[in-house]
Amino acid sequence: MNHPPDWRLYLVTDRSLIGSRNLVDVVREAVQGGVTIVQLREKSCSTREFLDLARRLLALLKPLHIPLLINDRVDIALAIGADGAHLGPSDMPYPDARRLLGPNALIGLSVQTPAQVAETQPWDVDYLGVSPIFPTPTKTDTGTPWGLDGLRSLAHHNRHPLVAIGGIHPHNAAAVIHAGAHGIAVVSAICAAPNPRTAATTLRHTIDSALST
Ligand code: TZP
Ligand code: MG
Repeated sequence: MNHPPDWRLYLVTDRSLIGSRNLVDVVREAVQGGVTIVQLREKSCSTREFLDLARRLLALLKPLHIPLLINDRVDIALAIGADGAHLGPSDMPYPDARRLLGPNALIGLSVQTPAQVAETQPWDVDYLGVSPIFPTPTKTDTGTPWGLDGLRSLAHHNRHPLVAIGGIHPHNAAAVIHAGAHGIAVVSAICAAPNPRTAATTLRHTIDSALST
């Protein structure tokens, strides 16, 4: 990574929400609208298909200096030379992932409880994915939502950049930033939008003005 990571508008992909559109096209439009980092999240495809998609996204994003992170799969990240990985509580433990991916990889961890936040504090993780902030139909097997108050108190007991995820849309994005998030991660607000570029532009403006006030 030659550029420092910019967490402001973090797109998490979901092919089940993009209809007949091509994922690479949706991501391209989202980046044109102002997405600053992308996570490829695939829950049911084969390893071959995951690798192929990841390679195609990397070919799009690398020249634009937009980092590509791989959800769950350290092996896929390593195989294609992605910028890093995003890992949850049942994925590979952080110390093992860091050993495999090396000191320059971006590694983010999902945190769903204060105990998980505490566990991450000695580690040099690149960011925490605070999950979920609000209930969301996109992912229903979550823990109790943090809410804005939970996010605010987490921000006081944590030393890592915070990327908030879950139920975030233009109407509540500013409140999430004001509660202490460094960036906003979205799935449906961009993947399910009729125009991913416009959706990203609106979110990015909201985030940028919230960060400056
Ligand atoms: N992890 C926690 S909530 C979530 C993930 C992947 C889904 C967020 O989706 P949306 O559509 O932005 O609420
Ligand atoms: Mg995971």
